[in-house]
Amino acid sequence: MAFPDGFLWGAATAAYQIEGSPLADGAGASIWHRFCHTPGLVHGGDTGDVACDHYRRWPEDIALMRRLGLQSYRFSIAWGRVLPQGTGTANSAGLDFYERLVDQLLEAGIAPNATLYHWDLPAALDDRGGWLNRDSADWFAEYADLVFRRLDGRVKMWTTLNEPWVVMDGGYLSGALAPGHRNLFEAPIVAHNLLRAHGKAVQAYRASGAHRIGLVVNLEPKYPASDAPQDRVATRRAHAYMNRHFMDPVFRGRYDAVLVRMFGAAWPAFPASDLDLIRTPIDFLGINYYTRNVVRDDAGRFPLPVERPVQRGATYTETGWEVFPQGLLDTLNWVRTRYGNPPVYITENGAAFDDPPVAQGGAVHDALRTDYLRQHLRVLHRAIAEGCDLRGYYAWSLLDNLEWAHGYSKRFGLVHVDYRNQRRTLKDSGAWYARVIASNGQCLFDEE
Ligand code: GBH
Repeated sequence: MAFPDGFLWGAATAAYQIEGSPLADGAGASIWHRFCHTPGLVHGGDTGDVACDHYRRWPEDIALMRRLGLQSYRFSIAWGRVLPQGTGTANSAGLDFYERLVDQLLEAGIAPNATLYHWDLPAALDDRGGWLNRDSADWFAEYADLVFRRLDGRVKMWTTLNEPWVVMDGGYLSGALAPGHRNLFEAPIVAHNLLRAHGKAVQAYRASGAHRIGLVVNLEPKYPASDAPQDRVATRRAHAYMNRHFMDPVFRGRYDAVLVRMFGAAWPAFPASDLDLIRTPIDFLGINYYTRNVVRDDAGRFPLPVERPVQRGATYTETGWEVFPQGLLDTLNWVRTRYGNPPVYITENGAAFDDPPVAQGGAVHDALRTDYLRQHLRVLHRAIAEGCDLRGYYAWSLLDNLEWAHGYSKRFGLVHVDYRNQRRTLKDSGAWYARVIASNGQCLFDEE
């Protein structure tokens, strides 16, 4: 009942959420630094100024990874540390930080998996239009190339973008995330430029890199609230908007017609050759999976968020997301059948719960999180049996961290962080995950 040999077990983080010291050693500010320092945008006025202080405590964090037995660690590189202005003059001290991290991970026997963009665009580039500027694809490829040249060979698994859908939707449509725009006309332009940036970085990698590069998307399966035709139509629209938006262009070189119709007059014109760039073959797909959506007729009110009727009997996490492991199986089978069974990693999966306080002697009894992880991992075993080419799994997250606009109020970590003193405490879920890794998943099926 164990997982296949070579199945990769890891945990994930992102730069702005854990590092702190965002302006240290010559780094340029990011849009998230600006967003957090604009009053009223982030819960409690929280910022990434200190976060988990990982920028200074990374050796201790690698020790934690060893304790968990992680085989791989997925982290992101802050663009502004490497190129303070986003393009042009490189900041060697920024690259040094990631080089030391990577070398020590390798020393610890942990394979680094580096993401180039997890939402922290250099503010200097935002001043030039950010992702709305067609040049953004070239800026990104320049940055990517610089990082590849310093770290490829030691990093053997690269990701271009983390969740472009969230960058577009949160950053440019709902405005809940940096840079906080709300503009129907901007969203599809941003999506298209993100895809072009991804394609250009993959092409740059083919020219200089020797290992593997992929894209990470957030997928959330959509189910109709009823059999009514209107609910089915709304479900198809929600699916086009979130799930097919980035998958169809990357794997099939075209945009879904339903999506184009939804944006209507806001759909941008672009040269057809863009799609050739976007569909440049990748080596793996990363999927971040948290929940599903049940969709009720939206009466064509796009881009308003779809209605999410509460499911009776279901468990919801602290972020209000339904726990629905079956959706992960459905998602993997959808990717397998629609997109030709690409190699897949689950690059994020996890849950925020209201953890009990740290107990005497240092323990956090977070049974709900263990339950969540166990249910999802069992489903993955099933997906492999059904033929999905699933290569590995990363829990989100190694540490409690800055949950974007929620600030520090939501905790996803396998390790508890006391933000008053930066003390780290392994939660029960972390100790449990260490046993999963040590048994290559076998223990998932020994427990009742
Ligand atoms: C990820 O995004 C991020 O990559 C990571 O940085 C972040 O910390 C982590 O997840 C936890 O949030 O309200 O029911 O309609 C998560 C992507 C997209 C997942 C929107 C939840 C809405 C669910 N999210 N989705 S619902």
